[in-house]
Amino acid sequence: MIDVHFVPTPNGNKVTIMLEEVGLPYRLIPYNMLEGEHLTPEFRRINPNGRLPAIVDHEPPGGGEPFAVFESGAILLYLSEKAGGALTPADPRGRSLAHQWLMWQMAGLGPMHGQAHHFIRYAPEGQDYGVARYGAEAARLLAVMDARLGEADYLAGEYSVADIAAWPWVRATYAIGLDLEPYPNVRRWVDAVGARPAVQRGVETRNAPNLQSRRPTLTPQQWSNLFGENMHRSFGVTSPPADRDPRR
Ligand SMILES: N[C@@H](CCC(=O)N[C@@H](CS)C(=O)NCC(=O)O)C(=O)O
Repeated sequence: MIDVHFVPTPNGNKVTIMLEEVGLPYRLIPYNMLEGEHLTPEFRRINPNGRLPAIVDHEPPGGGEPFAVFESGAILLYLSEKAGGALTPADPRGRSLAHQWLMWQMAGLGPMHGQAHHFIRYAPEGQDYGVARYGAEAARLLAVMDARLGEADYLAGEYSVADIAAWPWVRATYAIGLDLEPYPNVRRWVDAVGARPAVQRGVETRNAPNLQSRRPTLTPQQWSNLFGENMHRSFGVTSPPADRDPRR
């Protein structure tokens, strides 16, 4: 059995989609980040970085103690290997392409779209530089993806972990006001991936409540748990940059 420490966000949905695709049994352990449920020492022992998702495999390959994995991209690779190489191309070039596009998602599409969500939807009004910078990066990354999907059906040629990593982020672009209209190849791909029964099961009834609102309202306590003082203090950081003007 695999425990999935879970929030219904794009990063969380990567893991549930993958588990549905490969058919490994799992149990969801939901967290309410607004209430700061991820800020505990117990969870830090599972994910030293304190973010979600993370998994604990109670029957790891090779046996032994339960094994924890954090970082959604590393989780996808772990599950692929556990499922006998599922959703990673068998040939070396295809495998490298899957790794390249997975790393691109983890280092580019995810963080840049994440910052676009932060500045456009959560940050106080008037953060024009952040909105412009990350909004433009989010659009640029979609253009990169559109060019790739103009030459191949899927990011690595065949459907793979790279598509599973990218798809939940691309389907959330409406929340940052990005229209997919200028990206016909991405639109074709979003529909093709979204039509897969395992993908539909992976996101079923698990749409993030915070994705349903273009501009969620947070109480000061919720802000502190998610972005501010409570969150930083749980790491022993006493001067949280998000809580003060860094120029003063
Ligand atoms: N690179 C990490 C990102 C994880 C991440 O930032 N998760 C968000 C939810 S999707 C989170 O835990 N946010 C809480 C926080 O930032 O304190 C991954 O892909 O797993």
